[in-house]
Amino acid sequence: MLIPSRDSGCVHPHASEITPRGVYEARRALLARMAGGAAGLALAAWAARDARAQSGRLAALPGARSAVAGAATMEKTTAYQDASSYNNFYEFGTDKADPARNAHTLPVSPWAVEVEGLVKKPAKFALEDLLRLSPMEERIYRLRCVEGWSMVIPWVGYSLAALIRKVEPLGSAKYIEFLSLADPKTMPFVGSRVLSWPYAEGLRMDEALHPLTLLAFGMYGEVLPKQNGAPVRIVVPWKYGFKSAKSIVKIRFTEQQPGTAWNKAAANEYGFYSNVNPDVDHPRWSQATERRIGEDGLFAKKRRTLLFNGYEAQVGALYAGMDLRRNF
Ligand SMILES: Nc1nc2c(c(=O)[nH]1)N[C@H]1C(S)=C(S)[C@@H](COP(=O)(O)O)O[C@H]1N2
Ligand SMILES: [Mo]
Repeated sequence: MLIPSRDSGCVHPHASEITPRGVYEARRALLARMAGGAAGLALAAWAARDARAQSGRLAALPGARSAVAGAATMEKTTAYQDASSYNNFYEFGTDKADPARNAHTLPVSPWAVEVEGLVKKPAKFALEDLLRLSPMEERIYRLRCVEGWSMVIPWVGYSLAALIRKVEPLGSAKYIEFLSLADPKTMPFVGSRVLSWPYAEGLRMDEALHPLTLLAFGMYGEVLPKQNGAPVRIVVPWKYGFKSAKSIVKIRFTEQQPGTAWNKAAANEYGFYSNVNPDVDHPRWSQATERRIGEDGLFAKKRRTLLFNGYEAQVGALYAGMDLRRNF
């Protein structure tokens, strides 16, 4: 069969005519599998992870454009090089350059996330099953660190709500706790006294169910680099960066508000909510402005920090009537 090409008027042979039959069948099967959704693609990507890592690029993990309100921004995204080399991941050291230098020892395969506590269907999800649970989406979010810097990152994942619904929380479940891996053999600073381990974070149930709350497996169309929290992390764009726990292995549904690593370390500096708020200063510095990573030249202006990191239209209602100064 010959297919006329509309723009040039010339004819191209169809693939089935120039490719030996076996190769063609294999390619068709592959395309059919890919059409089966991002899950098939994600799995293949995961399998290829380490092979590709050696070539300097990580395995591809594309996401479809998200329809979630607030999941896109016109702002310039941060360079991949910056986003993957200026990190906080205290399990690998407290300097911003430490995670990129040290996180290569993080064992990401096999990986599982255990979901327990006040749910009808507690389960241990192998990473492969988590990748398949819901279609991958790309979400371009600002991430604002409590220290005063920010980035704009195209994450790949899906709403945490998809996983929450799957395990059917009981009516008594009011909060969700997230626990990161704490393996002193592969994470050199686990055991140091800066924080209590495992790194722990938490959200109120309505915050965790909000469509913007992301279970992330990738960024920039590739699987997460280890220093950014591979193989799976949380991203909560309207809260200070430390709420977005990396490399999580456990999700627990509770009735009581869970303790969090930073709150335990310094309760007067880091509250449970930690919503980005330019009007509530950290006790030791202002939160009114921020420095966008990649824009830090001598004459680069600081940016004004926005309430809820600019996501007020989407999440403001969650906090209606709450005193955000007391609930910082
Ligand atoms: N397990 C774990 N998760 C963590 C941290 C950490 O030290 N350990 N640091 C937090 C902080 S303070 C920030 S700002 C973000 C940084 O995410 P990024 O490196 O992907 O930008 O991760 C958060 N998640
Ligand atoms: Mo942070």
